[in-house]
Amino acid sequence: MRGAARSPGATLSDEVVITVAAVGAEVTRRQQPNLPLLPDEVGEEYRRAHDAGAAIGHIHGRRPDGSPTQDLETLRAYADAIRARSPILQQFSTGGAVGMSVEERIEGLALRPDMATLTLGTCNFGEDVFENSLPTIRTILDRIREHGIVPELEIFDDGMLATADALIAKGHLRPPLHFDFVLGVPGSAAATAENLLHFARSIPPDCTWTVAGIGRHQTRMAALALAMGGHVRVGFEDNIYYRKGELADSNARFVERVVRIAREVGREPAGVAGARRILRLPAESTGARLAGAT
Ligand code: KMH
Ligand code: ZN
Repeated sequence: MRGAARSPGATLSDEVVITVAAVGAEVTRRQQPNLPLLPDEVGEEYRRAHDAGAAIGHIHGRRPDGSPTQDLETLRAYADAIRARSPILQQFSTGGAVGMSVEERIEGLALRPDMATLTLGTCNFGEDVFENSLPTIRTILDRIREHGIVPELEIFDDGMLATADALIAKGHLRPPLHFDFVLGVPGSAAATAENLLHFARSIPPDCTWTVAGIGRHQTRMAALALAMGGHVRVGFEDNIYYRKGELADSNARFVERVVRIAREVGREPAGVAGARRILRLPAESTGARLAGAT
């Protein structure tokens, strides 16, 4: 796939799919007092972000004391609280937090969220190492497949694009696929225009991509993606400041800013229905159907 001539962004769209990563695994209440932790807080935060224009909620679990967990009951409580308040698409993290067991990272997939992340390699993550060996990737992918969930391929570094190619070549992943380029994690690929262009050019032509710029890079990466035809992720998981020295008062504030920039460059938030179409998701959430049946 790589090196082939293709337009940046592969599948371009006038609509922008906005993902909100409202919780994350690392940020603390001490750093960001508005971080939602309890199910009702999380449900409200995703509702506000949805009402502001977000179509997808990227979801990590937390215990009431703020410690990260991907345990099934925590994610069930979050999923129910979110679903009760808005139709935002639910994307579960399978990255969890550094050091979590693979089994913990994937147990929530039994709830059949609309999407689940799949990081395609090991990378440095600040002072830590985010472990995603090929056996780990295959275990997570098998569970994603078993539950019929649509993956979002997380790319933190260049080598992960090569792994995507290898998995596609072996038939383990089948395009069209959706990618998320996470740029600016200390120790992984820097948040530069060159890297974003290179990543966007390196995926198969019928695929879609989102960018998640970390920290102060969030808004600039979003603006680049909006100009290039890509999609955007914002939220406390990636950035806690609205601008230098000013903490954001909610995740929705970030979404509102992306919507404003999008409209200035002639793009509209896709909303949930648009995101389903653009990312080729099923018309209805399996998880919601299961919840409705119980
Ligand atoms: N918390 C990071 C170590 C994902 O959600 O899939 C991994 C992460 C990736 O956040
Ligand atoms: Zn995450």
